[in-house]
Formats: sequence, structure tokens, C-alpha cells
Amino acid sequence: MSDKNFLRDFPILNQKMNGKPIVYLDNGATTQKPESVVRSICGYYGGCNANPHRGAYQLSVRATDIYESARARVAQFINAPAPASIIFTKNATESLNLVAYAYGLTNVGAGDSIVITVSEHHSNLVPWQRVAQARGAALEYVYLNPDGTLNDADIERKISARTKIVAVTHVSNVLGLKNDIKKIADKAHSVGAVVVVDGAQSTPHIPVDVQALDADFFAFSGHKMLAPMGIGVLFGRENLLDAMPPFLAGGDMIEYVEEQSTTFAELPQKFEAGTQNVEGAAGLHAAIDYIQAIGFERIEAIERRLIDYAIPKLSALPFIELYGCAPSVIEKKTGIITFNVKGVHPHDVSTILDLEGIAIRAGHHCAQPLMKFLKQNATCRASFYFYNTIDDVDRLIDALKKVRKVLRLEP
Ligand code: C6P
Repeated sequence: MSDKNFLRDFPILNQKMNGKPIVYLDNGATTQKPESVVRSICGYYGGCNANPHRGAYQLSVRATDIYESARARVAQFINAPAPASIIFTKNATESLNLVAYAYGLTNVGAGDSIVITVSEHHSNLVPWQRVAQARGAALEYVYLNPDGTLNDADIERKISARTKIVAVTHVSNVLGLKNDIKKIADKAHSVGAVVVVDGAQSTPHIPVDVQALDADFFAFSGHKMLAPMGIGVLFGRENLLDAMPPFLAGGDMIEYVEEQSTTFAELPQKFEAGTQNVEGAAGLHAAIDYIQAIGFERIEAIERRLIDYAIPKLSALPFIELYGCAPSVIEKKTGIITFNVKGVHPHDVSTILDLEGIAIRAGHHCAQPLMKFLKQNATCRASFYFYNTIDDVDRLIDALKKVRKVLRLEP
């Protein structure tokens, strides 16, 4: 299948914006959905909709089967040891909050430390600030080398006997660089800490094996990997999840309720209070089927080809500043390129590119401490997925050449 052929499955990408064929380069924010995913949602509502786990009638049994088979598919996709270790949430943010509140508040005390990196998305930062503040613990940051990679000496320094939790992103949503999770997990485990991995930007792009990574918790969102919005995943080691108190309380997460006390359901129901997003689970199942039919080898090769083509072209433009794109880090890079146009605010760049039909993200990318570390208020970000093409990169480059001219900074 040539790159172009994917577009048949994504009708949204075949339309025009401002009279020009759309070039969608904001896949780090959310990806587009193939028709098979849209069909899976319609199929669920057209033939199987009912409240799962509650009815003894056929439709409810069907809804339960769809929901639970999606869970089994997710477990297989990330090589989790059992479906019971997969908790459905609404997104990576909720998954990370679940760990912070249910594990963090219970296991972190005064004088302990939580270690995160300065490149975390706010979803893997603010919850830990809140836990640290609530418990009188220290929140310590691992900083970066000038090329954007994590500083190994700082990892060694910061993870200490006081550390109870190390929370780290698998791939930065700004720099697009992969972190060596196994190495960090080894260090964390050597001091008895658990490792929480934010997989929001890795799971769609590279194969994830939570056992090989030795992750204690691993969070991601469906919508960044072709699935609908509103479905997310938390993987947790069963012994840790078993020992944790529930996060949300209500229907379907209980075993028995007395007037003054409650016993809780087994995993995974203990962490899934209230009516769940069955349509989202069906869509996530279809999304995984689609991704696995392509294969990560192919997805990675396509993104690498785009990056290898785009970075030298961007570097050759004297008015472009790139972040996290040095030759020394290219091997660690996924399909995210972050840059600025000298003298132009990223929001203006994005608006001018939009006039050319090109969608990129501009702003702080929910990573303000990283922006500060990079000494930038904001940046532009082009993020690719397998359906992007070399033509898309050419359109981006051509449009960027116009930006400073439109603003009369250049003749
Ligand atoms: N980053 C981006 O444009 P949610 O919103 O819960 O699905 O994902 C949160 C999240 C957590 N971690 C990382 C590394 C992320 O990139 C994101 C979402 C989007 O970069 C929206 S801010």
C-alpha cells in the first residue's frame, strides 16, 4: 500500500480548507479516524447498545461482550499480563490522575520525593504537584541536556532512597524524543519506587510492551491513536491496583453496600465507577485492529521518512529555529517537529499556515515548565502520522517560506 492509499480510509483528509487540500499536521493533539472506527461506533449503536454489566438480557450481554473484548484486545496490544490489569478511563489525563490520587496519596508521605522530568505534559505534572503539596513531599525534576534528551546524571542524582514515585513521559509531546523507560524503571525499582509512564505520545507510534518496559503504571488516550475521544487506558500491575483504594465511587465498582460501609468489586471494575464508554471501547478495538494491520514497523518507517525529509529542509531555512532535532538525537525521534519562525509569534505562524490549508499546533503545548527550560513562551509543532506524505512536508515548507513575507518582515 503506498502512503496515498491510506487517505481512502480517512474521508476528512480529502476535503479542502480555504480552498486548498487539507494538510493535517496536528496528530500529537488528536488523530483522524478511519472509516472502520466510525463504522464500529455506528455498529454498536445500531445493533448492540445497552448498559453493560447490568442487564441479563441479550443486548446488555452484547454490550458487555464488546466492552470486555476491547479490554482483552488492549491487553494484547501493550502486552499486559491480563485484561484485569487494564482500566478504561476517559483519557490519559484521567489515567494519570487515578494513579496520583489512588496510589500517590496513599503511598507518599512527608519527606518523601516524587521525581518527574521537566519535559512532562501538565497531565503528568500537575497531579504530582497536588500529591506532593497534600503530603508534604518534595517534587523533584530531572532536567535535560542541551539536545533535549534526559540528563542521565540528573536521573541518578534525583532518584534516591526518599523517592516513592518516578513519573515520566515515554515520548515528549513537544520534542518528540523517546525516553529509555527500562533504564529509568531499573533505577526507580532499585530504590523501591514505582514507575508511572505517560504513554500518550508513544502508544500510537511505536510498539509498547509494558512488561519489557517494566512499567508499574502506563497511561494513554485512544483519540491520539485513531480511536474516538473519551476513551483512555490505564495499565497497572495487579498487585498495586489490588492494594489501592478506588478513585471514583458509585455504580458497578462495588461488591456489597451497607448503610455505613462498602466492599469493592474485583479488578478492573473497582476502578470503573458508573456507566462506561462502550462506544469508545468498540472504537478503540477497531483502531487497534487498523494499526496492527499496518504494523508498527511500517508506521515507524513512514514517520522516519517524513522526519528525515523534513528536518534537513527546515534546517536549511535561515529563519527557522528547531528544538530537539540535533543529529545526535534523530534516532530517538518520533514524528514530532517543534520549531519557531524567527520574529513571528507561533499563533501568527499557525494562522498564516491555516490560510494555506495546513493545520499545525502553536502555543505552550500544555508543557509550560519545558517552554521555560527552552527559553520560549511558545512554539509551533508539526506532528505526523502514517497517513501524512512527502507532499504534506513540501506544502509545509512552501507555506513557511511565505510567513515572514506576509508579515512584511522580508521582501
Ligand atoms: N497532548 C498535545 O497536543 P489527553 O488530553 O488526556 O488525551 O492527553 C493528555 C496528554 C498527556 N501526556 C502527553 C505526553 C500528551 O501529549 C497529552 C496530550 C496534546 O500535545 C493535547 S495538550
